[in-house]
Amino acid sequence: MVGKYTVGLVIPAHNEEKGISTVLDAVPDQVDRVFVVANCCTDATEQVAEKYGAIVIDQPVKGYGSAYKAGFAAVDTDIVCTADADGTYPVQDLPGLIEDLLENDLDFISARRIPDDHSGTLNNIMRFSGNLVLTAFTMVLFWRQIMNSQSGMWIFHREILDKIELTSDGMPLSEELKIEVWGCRDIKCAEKPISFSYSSRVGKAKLNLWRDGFRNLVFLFAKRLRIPMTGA
Ligand SMILES: Nc1nc2c(ncn2[C@@H]2O[C@H](COP(=O)(O)OP(=O)(O)O)[C@@H](O)[C@H]2O)c(=O)[nH]1
Ligand SMILES: [Mg+2]
Repeated sequence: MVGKYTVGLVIPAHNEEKGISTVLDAVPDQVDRVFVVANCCTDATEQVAEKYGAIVIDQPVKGYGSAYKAGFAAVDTDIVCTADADGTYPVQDLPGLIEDLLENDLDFISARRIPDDHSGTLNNIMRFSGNLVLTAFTMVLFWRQIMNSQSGMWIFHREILDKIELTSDGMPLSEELKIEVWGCRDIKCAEKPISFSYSSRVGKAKLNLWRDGFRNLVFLFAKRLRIPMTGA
């Protein structure tokens, strides 16, 4: 609880038995309920989440977007927070971000992942560049002033979900959500930097940089032209 508001944390997880405990160990006391959306897991993700007392949601349709849609349908708290199941987002920062949401009368915060750890490995440099390209296209095609369209850590009032439409079953859901909320007059949005440096992932990445980068880009054009597309 923060003030009079209940707080829920939704985490999509596909084979994250190692990462999920890193995240669940760090969940702050202000979070009342944790919802882990496990789909098509062939490892012990669900058992680990249950051991921590999380509510496990089984989503048979694979994909980051379909996991979030199931999580958003199930979450029943006033404030909703999200994070990956791989330990890359600082869930310890959630109380500060929720305070910020309430104090500034905001409806939606996207935690900005930049400055990212784009030093060092080629993978990180490519990730950083991919982010920039997708964010630039989001700005040009939709005229949204977003600095990091790919961030997966959000803090918002649950009621905004009734005002937007999410269609993607795959990774593009992240940019789609931002296009929707930034495009809605009734939703007051902001991006806030996260204080810790973006830590490296626990477990195997589900995102394939070239494949998902390209799909995310195609999704932006399809959404601009309002072509239905749900592929994971
Ligand atoms: N439930 C579910 N989660 C997924 C799926 N694909 C990815 N995820 C989760 O979504 C989050 C983001 O995936 P990740 O590989 O970390 O992508 P990145 O952070 O953009 O590199 C992780 O918590 C994954 O476990 C999926 O098909 N289903
Ligand atoms: Mg991740």
